[in-house]
Amino acid sequence: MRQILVMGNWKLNGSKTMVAELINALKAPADEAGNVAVAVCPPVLFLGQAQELLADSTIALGAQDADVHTQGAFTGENSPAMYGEFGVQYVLVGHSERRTLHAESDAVVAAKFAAIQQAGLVPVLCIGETLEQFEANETQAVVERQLQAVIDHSGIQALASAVIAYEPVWAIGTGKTATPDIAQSVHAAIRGFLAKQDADVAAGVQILYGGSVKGASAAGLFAMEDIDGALVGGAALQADEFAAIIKAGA
Ligand code: G2H
Repeated sequence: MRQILVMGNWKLNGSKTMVAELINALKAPADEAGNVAVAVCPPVLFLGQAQELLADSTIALGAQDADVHTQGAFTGENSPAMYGEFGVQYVLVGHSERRTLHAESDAVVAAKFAAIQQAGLVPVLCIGETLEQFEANETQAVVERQLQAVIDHSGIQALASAVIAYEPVWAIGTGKTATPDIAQSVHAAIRGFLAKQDADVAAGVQILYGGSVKGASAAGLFAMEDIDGALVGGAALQADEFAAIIKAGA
């Protein structure tokens, strides 16, 4: 039985005040959620503050990206090993905003995925198709290509210690959530693709859905057999909305 995981991706949002208010407001809903795992991914600058605030909480900490290097002359970057010092457990990798706005290729994403695992952290591999690709019926080919790049680099077993987040780009921040049936069909196809390479890995890996998830849409998504939680952007910035998503998974 796979555990439901609800993860908030705060993107480039927040302030010291907001971090304190949001985290303090989420502690009780997370504790009451019982079987639901909860994580938040604030901007890097707030990881230290978040770690202190979460010391007495079940909420896990995540980061939104990582460099492939551990240290060195790489101005502006942050390494997975550094995240480890701040109690970070999860690191998003290959989010569509990184792939698009920072031109991250499948190869770069695969290298980052490996670096995150080498530091002992759990990569959350984001995959998904654009609207153009969706309309051209290329969804399956796109997500398989994105997954295979990681498998070619790290091996199928690497996915046993990772999380996958399927995020159709056309649903990100647009208010258009894929219907539970559309999302389920892609999640099932992802699991089927992995099963051809390793049945145990396919059965065990958590596959989150992401893209305009709200309190009102979460329960329908979580009811689907192959949807194991959500990666939440906009709604993760509102305590009530994020708490409703957590509750939907309980
Ligand atoms: C997708 C998601 C979080 P939103 O990017 O990763 O954001 O919920 O705002 O669509």
